[in-house]
Amino acid sequence: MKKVWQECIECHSTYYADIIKYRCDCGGLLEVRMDLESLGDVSWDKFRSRKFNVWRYFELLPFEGYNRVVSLDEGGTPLYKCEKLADWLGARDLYVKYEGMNPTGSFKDRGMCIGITKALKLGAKGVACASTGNTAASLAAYSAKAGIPCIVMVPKQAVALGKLFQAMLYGAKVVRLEGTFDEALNLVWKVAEEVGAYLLNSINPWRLEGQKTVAFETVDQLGRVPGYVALPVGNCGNIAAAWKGFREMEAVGLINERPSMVGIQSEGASPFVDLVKEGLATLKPVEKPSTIASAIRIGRPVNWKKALLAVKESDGLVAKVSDNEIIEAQRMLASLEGIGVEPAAAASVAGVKKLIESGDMDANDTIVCICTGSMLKDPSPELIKGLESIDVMPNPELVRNLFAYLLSRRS
Ligand code: AN7
Repeated sequence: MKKVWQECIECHSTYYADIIKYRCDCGGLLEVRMDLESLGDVSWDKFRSRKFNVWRYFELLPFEGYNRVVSLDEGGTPLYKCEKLADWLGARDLYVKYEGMNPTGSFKDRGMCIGITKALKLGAKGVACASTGNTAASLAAYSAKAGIPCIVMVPKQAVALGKLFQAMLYGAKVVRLEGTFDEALNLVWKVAEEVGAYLLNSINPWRLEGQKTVAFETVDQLGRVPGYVALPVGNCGNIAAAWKGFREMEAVGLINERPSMVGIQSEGASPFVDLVKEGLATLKPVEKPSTIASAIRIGRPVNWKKALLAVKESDGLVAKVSDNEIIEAQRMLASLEGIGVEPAAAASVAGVKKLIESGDMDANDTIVCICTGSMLKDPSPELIKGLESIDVMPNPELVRNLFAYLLSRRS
């Protein structure tokens, strides 16, 4: 039997695994912990004999039996070596872990399979989340698969169309709030507890148990530990989850090195980067976060203490990037490598470029950018602006001349 419990990251109080709790009595964030001795045999050989998805690493996931899990075959995403992108940003050995290849097009699916499995196990009558879009889309899909009611709340006017469409099509009850994501999370959290819906934002520590598998896969695919792992940061859950994955691999002897975790935010929504850079004692929320990367338009990240530990313990780095830098990175990633990501996901690449230019990041080390979501999520006019297409009449001569001209052009 695996020994699994929940533990406060601050006062280390412990709680049973099957108690619904989103914070410790002291107010601290909770983490899922496992007695590593109780996990059974763990080895790369054993893992690699299984299908490449989240569940390949079953021993390191906090469940006992595999037969009752809710899954859409999440994880198992590509790790691309990007030589042209590396030249562009001045790196020597650069990889992109493309999380847009998950079932709903973002990394959230890694966490939702675990979160929904947990919800069923706890007998929840429904699930809920606040979301900048991807969490909503993912929760909606996994709720559909599990046959459990789902309510998602999104900030009105601030969610990419693709994500909103996903949530509605998968059959979630979509509630649009006249307010920010941070206000939505506050409200949903409070109300969900009152009405008995299970909250599946990243404050829920079970979700991060699924998200930590991005670390396992990265090492599995690369065959070694990279020097840096760069991620976009919003609510601060994913960087903490990935770091937990590396720590656990080290603890069970699967690796004996650690990467530096690199957290990237947008200039208009950078409370976490400012916290680290300015060495503040506590997070200073951004009341009106603004950035083209709507996924990470978050001013009051709930998991900042976990993310801070990740950056500190890993000797990590942070950077903030402008909307223009994000758009530029998105376009370079797509046009040089054929990898289409949404703006938030491109932030990791833009941030790495910046950190190499400033000399803070060692350009000779191996760098992995986690690109968290697909470009298809967000076809906003402001992202299409400046990209070219040509209209033509159905005249063969005209089309021939046009094609000949286009082939003669270098770019
Ligand atoms: C593409 O969907 O918060 O730092 O509600 O969609 O763990 O929050 C999305 C976050 C990065 C940031 N990249 O991760 C939501 C939501 C993409 C994202 C993040 C998000 P966290």
